[in-house]
Order: sequence, then structure tokens, then C-alpha cells
Amino acid sequence: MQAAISHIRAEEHSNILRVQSAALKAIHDYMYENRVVQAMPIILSPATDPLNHHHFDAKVEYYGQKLNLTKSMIIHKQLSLLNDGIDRIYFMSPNVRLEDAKLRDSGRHLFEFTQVDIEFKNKSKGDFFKFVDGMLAHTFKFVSKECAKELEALGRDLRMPKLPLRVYESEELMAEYGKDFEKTASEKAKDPFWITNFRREFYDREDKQRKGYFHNYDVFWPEGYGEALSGGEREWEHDEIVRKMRERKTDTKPFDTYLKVASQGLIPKTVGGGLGIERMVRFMTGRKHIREVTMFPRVPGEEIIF
Ligand code: ASN
Repeated sequence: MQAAISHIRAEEHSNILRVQSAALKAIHDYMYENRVVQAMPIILSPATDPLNHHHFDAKVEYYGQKLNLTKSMIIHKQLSLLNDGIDRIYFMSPNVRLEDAKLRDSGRHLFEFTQVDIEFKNKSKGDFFKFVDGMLAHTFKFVSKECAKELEALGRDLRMPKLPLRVYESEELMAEYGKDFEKTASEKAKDPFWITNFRREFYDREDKQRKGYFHNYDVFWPEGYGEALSGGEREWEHDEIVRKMRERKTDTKPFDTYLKVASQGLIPKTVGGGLGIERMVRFMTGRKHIREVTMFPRVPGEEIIF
């Protein structure tokens, strides 16, 4: 308990939280100026993002209904755009992902974190890249102007990203750096960059003409800070969604209602992504482990004190 109290009292939190506050203000302002509306996040739902990697489920039962804690709001982002009057939406979305304890020292995993989760209707990944590039540039500019003193106290020199951010294909980097290409590319980079085409969850669109090519992407922070954002153009056709769920051995049962919506041809054509807030603050403040940017750390495998 004493260690947890010392952690809360660590002097650097005031500077880190000033940086975080400025970054959040910049993001909200950018959304508002670009007419992206904000909706409130949900925490419990019958179906959440299945996530295509090893982790534990977090469920509660309420009046006989089994509900999942949100792993990401991907499904709700798609459904919210069923509204004809809304074509751009975002959520400040808390996620619970009970990750394996072996990720404890990755420096970038928390099993509770917040992502700014964005989704646009009838837009392409190119449109989304431009939007995110602009959001990062605006946020970095605002933070470096507002928080010069705090960044100095934290020993961080924040470099302005050069736009447009570079876009790489995953195959291209794999050929150059081998299977750990994400890590190596992040270590070598000076600015954030995009990588496209990863085999991931059922909802990221696969090219019909080019099987095995996915219209999805990540943004990576430079200096070895790793993944910042992930997203993609989405599947909207029922049969494609079911085929991909089967290929990934995703249990379709919790998705019955979602699949009914898809079978009526109602899932809108969307593109989007989510940017991890704590990861961004870790990068901006140059902290070694993500635990340092939160007062109440939830590090995989570690006991929760408060
Ligand atoms: N937010 C991500 C997306 O929009 C999904 C995720 O976090 N797993 O694709």
C-alpha cells in the first residue's frame, strides 16, 4: 500500500496530467472543428470486440443476461452510424482487456485504458489518414505551446511530426526487418508512421479481388514506443462477416443480433480507428513504462491496490 501511495504522490504526475489535459483539449477542439460529434461510451453489452489474441474475458451477469465489459466499441461505432444525420462520431471509450501477465513489462499495456475511438461513414482509409495526421499535428502543436514548462521539467523535447505521415505496407517492412518489423520500425523512426494490411479481427475489410489483403492499419509512435492507433475500413456485408468470423473461430452466438442487422443490409460502410490515450501521453512525456502516466495503474498480472 505504501508503494501505491508514493506512486500517487510522485511529483511528475502534475506535469504529466497537464500534458494529458492539453492533449485532450486539442483532440476535442479538432473534433469539434471538423464536425465530428461526441457520444458517451458504453461499458456493458451482450457482444464486444472479440480481439484476436490471447486474453481473459470480463463478464458480469445482470438479471440473467450475460454482459461483456467493453474491449472496444467497434460494433457500437458501426451501429451509431445507422443514424442518417450522423456521419462522423467519436467516443472517449474506456476499455477493459484482461491481458496475459507476460505483457507486464512491455511498457505499453494496461488492462484498463481509454481510447479515442473514431468512425466515419462513406469515407476511405485515405480520408482517415489525412484526418488523423491533422489531429496529431494539431495536438502536438498545442501541447508543445501550452506545456513548454511541463515538458522541460519532464526532460522531454517534443518533435513536431512532418506531414503527411509515411505509410508503409506490412509486407515491405517484414521483408526489410523480419517478423519483429513493428518493433524495429518503431525504434528506427523519428516521426509517427502508418503501417497497412494486418490479418486481424473479422470487422476489418478484406479486399474481395485480393484475398488476404486487409484495408486496415496502425499508427506507430517512433523511438520504440510502439503501437499508437489501430483501425480499418470495415466489412458491411453479412456473408463476408460470417465467413471471416468462421475463419477466426469467433463464437457467432453473442453476435446474433449484430448479424441480423447485417443480414438486412443495414451495416453502414465505415472507416475508423482508436488512439490509445495513455500510450500517447507516455510518448509525449517520454516515460519508460505506461504505469508512470496513470495514478491507478492496471498493469497485466499485477495486483490492483486502489
Ligand atoms: N478501436 C479499434 C478500431 O477502431 C479496434 C480496437 O481497439 N480493437 O478498429
